Amino acid sequence: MKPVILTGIRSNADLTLGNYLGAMLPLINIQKAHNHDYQINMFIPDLHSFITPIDHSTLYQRTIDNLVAMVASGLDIDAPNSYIYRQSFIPAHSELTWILDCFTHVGELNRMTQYKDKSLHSPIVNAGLFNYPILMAADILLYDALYVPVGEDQRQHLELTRNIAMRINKQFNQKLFTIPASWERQVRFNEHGTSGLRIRNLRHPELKMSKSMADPNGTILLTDDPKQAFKKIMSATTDSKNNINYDFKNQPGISNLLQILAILKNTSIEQTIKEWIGKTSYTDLKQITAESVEQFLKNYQDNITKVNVDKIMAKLNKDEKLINNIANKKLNLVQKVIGLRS
Ligand code: AQP
Repeated sequence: MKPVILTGIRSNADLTLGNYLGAMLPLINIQKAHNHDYQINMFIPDLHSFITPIDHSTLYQRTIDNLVAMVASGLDIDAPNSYIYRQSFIPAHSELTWILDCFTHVGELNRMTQYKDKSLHSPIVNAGLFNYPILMAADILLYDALYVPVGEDQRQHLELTRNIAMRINKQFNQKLFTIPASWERQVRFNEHGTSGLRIRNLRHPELKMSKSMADPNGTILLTDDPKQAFKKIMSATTDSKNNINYDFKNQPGISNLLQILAILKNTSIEQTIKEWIGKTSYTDLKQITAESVEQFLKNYQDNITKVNVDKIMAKLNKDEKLINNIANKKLNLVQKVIGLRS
């Protein structure tokens, strides 16, 4: 068995540049670098997709669209040891969630900032919104995943997953679950330095760029017209200091642009800072960032038209059978350890 790297993207709304830079690109880079030494699970957490209200008539198609987006971005579905699947097609995720529920404290869930943020913006706060970090823990622990490349917003959920796994291992005095790597190790694992990011909203750079945020001007969608996206970057909120600095606390807007530019230009943030620090023209920085975003979207959208959806569906059906076997074996082991099976 190879160690597992796992990530997923909810299919609740159109994907953003934040999803691409924070989750999709890191996985693709990791796949290129570690294809042979690790098993790579790219799944669509469709059950997570309605913790906040969505249009259910689009849910099924969006799960497929997200896989198409991953392939258009560079995920190689022919690579050995790489699997794609939909969460709801693997029932063991839900069953393990119930078990983990009973080993998680309500106080732990109450501390989750994603829950607090999302409940503020959601017209209805359902129990799924409160509970979904445990479903995420099940998504990870079911496969003994070691690395989970996600954006910085998911850091707390990853810590919760580690705590639940350690608690159960300790209570039953065995290594039932692999403990996912610590956040620091996760970030170091991606040599490209694009792990653990938080891409900010262009209009409100104190907030993260989010796909369900009703703010079209602050968010770059992967489906945006590239020229429109160019304009969004040009009108991004900055500050009045007129001095370029990489300082998210005091200059989040400018720092966000530097971060986006560095990744899209495939250079390190250190190199990008060196080039821009101390310069005074925000317009120059916006212009070059806007051009990079426009070009990125043109390429991405061109790639989308070339994706072979039938091939993705065939791979999905094949992988879901195989993944069900792996997941059921693990679930059975957990059931034995906690006394549900002899
Ligand atoms: N702004 C971001 N910067 C870096 N990474 C981000 N991610 C999301 N936004 C940013 C990462 O994308 C992955 C998929 O996230 P998700 O769809 O499962 O849920 P989310 O974190 O709730 O993403 P959104 O875009 O904010 O969705 P909504 O608005 O629908 O809640 C995760 O790895 C996440 O870290």
